[in-house]
Amino acid sequence: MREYPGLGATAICPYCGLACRLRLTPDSTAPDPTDPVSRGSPCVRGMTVHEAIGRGRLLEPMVRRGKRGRAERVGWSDALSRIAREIAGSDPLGVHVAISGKVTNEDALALVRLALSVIGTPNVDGASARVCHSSTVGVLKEILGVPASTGTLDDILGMDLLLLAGTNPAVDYPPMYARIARARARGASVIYLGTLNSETARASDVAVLVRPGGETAVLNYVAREVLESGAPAWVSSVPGWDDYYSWISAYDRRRAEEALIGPTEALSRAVDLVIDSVRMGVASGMGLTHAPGGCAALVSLYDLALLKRATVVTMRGLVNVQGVGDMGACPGLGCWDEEHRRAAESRWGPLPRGGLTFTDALLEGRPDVIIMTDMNPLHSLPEPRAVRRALEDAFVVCMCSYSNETSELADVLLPVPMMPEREGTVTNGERRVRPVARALPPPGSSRQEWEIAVALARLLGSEMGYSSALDVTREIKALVPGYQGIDVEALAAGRDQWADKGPVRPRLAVAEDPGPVRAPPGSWLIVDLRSPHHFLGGEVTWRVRSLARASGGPAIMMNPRDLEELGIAGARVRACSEVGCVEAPVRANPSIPRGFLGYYLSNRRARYNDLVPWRPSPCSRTPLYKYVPVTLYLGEEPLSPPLGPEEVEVFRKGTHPLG
Ligand SMILES: Nc1nc2c(c(=O)[nH]1)N[C@H]1C(S)=C(S)[C@@H](COP(=O)(O)OP(=O)(O)OC[C@H]3O[C@@H](n4cnc5c(=O)[nH]c(N)nc54)[C@H](O)[C@@H]3O)O[C@H]1N2
Ligand SMILES: Nc1nc2c(c(=O)[nH]1)N[C@H]1C(S)=C(S)[C@@H](COP(=O)(O)OP(=O)(O)OC[C@H]3O[C@@H](n4cnc5c(=O)[nH]c(N)nc54)[C@H](O)[C@@H]3O)O[C@H]1N2
Ligand code: SF4
Ligand SMILES: [Mo]
Repeated sequence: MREYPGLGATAICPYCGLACRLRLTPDSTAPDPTDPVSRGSPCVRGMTVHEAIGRGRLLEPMVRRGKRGRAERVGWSDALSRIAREIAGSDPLGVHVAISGKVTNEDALALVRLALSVIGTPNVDGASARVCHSSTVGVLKEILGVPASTGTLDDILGMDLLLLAGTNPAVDYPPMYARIARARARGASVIYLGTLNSETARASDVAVLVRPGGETAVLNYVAREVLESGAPAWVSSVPGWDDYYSWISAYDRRRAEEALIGPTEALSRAVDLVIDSVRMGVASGMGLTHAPGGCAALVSLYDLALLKRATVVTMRGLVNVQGVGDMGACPGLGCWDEEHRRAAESRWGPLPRGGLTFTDALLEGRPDVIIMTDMNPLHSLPEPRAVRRALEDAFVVCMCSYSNETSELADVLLPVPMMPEREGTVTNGERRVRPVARALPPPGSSRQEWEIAVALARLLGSEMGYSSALDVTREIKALVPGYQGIDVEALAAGRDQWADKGPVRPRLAVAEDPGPVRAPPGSWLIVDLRSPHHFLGGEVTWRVRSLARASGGPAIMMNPRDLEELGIAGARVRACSEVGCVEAPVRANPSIPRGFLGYYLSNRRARYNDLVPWRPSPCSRTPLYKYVPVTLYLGEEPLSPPLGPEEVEVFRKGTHPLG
């Protein structure tokens, strides 16, 4: 029987959803010039993985006696028996299994099966997708028929226009951005739609800068203009056409202009470019999924993509968040169609329906048992105090590679490898299924989640029948929607495969549009930013000295003109929302519009999420993290934005003092 290639093979980067290949040793990281994803140019985070991966790892299972007790080292069999006893003594509906985007497809499928078929709980969720792109995936499935991008990174090179909505690939996905820059050099145009004058906005041909939640007004107006310029005959036969047409008819130029904080000429240029484009691409990001508009902007964007027959190249956040979702990590397997559910039931027995999302479980439910893979919800979810209460009340199992503030509340910690120490497959944002081979040995006695799932199932009286990662890959091919075409032998031989891509059975959708938000008088709207040096909360990247040095200390960021007019450069300020405060020196940042503030997600001591109230997106229960109204204080004195909320400063490309 074939196995995945052994030690010394190229690694998959543990960070973002491009899943670049790297040449990794314990002392060095080098690009893989043969990698079709990075094209030999991974980003700075990927290139420093070796510095992070060896430091401070969890090596052996630990069990804590009482929530406040010290975690003590135990053997695997004691740790697993402790978990099995707790599960066996609990109501299955009180158990929640949360799977982050840092595990392989094989780990995810085995955990989905453990939850649904062995424990019998519908409460299983792709926790990273839930806080990231689950609304995008839902909307893509509804409109284009597949829960994934329809295009590949290399498709960007053939586009004549790329519309980037609420995403900042210049910082977040540098190898994607390199392709965008190449396409531009060949004559393609780039339209940016978003609130921040980000690195990507500043490097685009047209930056349509909108108030948060104003994207739907802009996108539906653009769609209306496209149709008025001469709609192809086929559009009126697309299912959903009548409702869609009456929805967008309500969006005129005035409504679109009211949503802008940037120059109105940008809107006219964007309309012309979209009308003229014949090979258009679209991509979206957290600027849509985390913004107050919720799902409406996603629906408008992907409806427009359908009308223009545009290629979707939206990348996914964490390394395997696409794959984990594909494996059925959603409550009650609700993200699979009936045909695939029946196939799973024929192998695994009846599977429960319903169930809670990860965010609802931690912020509104009271689970008795929480089983989770590597993540740090105390940093990454809103209202950390509420999350702490849920973690304190439950029996918590963390399968983790480092201990962090969340695992301090775990009753059992199980050491797991990081991506370069795993084997199996991941699916990147292109839906490219990539073999994962062990470039480095798993540290200590760490085990992958599929092995943990098999062992726990056995203790609970079920045999999964998997004795290698490849066995699970075979089950993936047999069961998972869109994976029937993968060649398992080719994967084992180190060759990428593709899961199915759409579109299939497209239909136009409509959504409720809450409209743009404005700050209450005297308040600011604060937004989180991703650091070019750090990945998410930065647990891993803060361990890399060069990245830590380059990123500097925490700061509350402000538009340079606001900073100048308030005369507070370098002062220490405090921003307080309805749920909490953060305090840091104020710093100028040209990405931030006037009247807004910015704060890095990777700041550790005072977390952005301390400010964020739990307000879920109606279509996905994703937290709406961005644009929290805050009062800004210098000492005890509140500082109002120099401009009122109705006179938000208009950015003009090239006229900005720093832009
Ligand atoms: N360096 C780095 N790279 C990363 C990560 C990281 O932490 N650091 N994280 C990875 C993960 S998990 C993810 S999910 C991706 C996320 O990557 P993206 O999807 O690109 O998301 P963000 O960078 O959070 O925000 C995107 C941009 O949206 C715009 N924006 C902000 N608010 C709004 C709004 O209200 N409306 C609109 N239309 N636009 C808005 C801003 O320009 C912002 O820069 O990045 C991945 N890559
Ligand atoms: N305010 C606000 N909150 C957000 C977001 C936001 O934009 N704004 N983004 C949301 C999004 S898109 C996401 S995906 C979530 C992420 O939420 P999380 O998954 O909770 O965030 P991380 O910081 O990646 O989690 C860190 C944990 O993973 C461990 N880890 C172990 N192995 C690896 C590895 O191989 N790679 C990485 N990267 N970590 C590893 C780290 O040590 C640490 O314990 O956060 C969400 N939270
Ligand atoms: S973080 Fe993303 S872009 Fe950077 S090397 Fe890793 S996979 Fe590639
Ligand atoms: Mo993400």
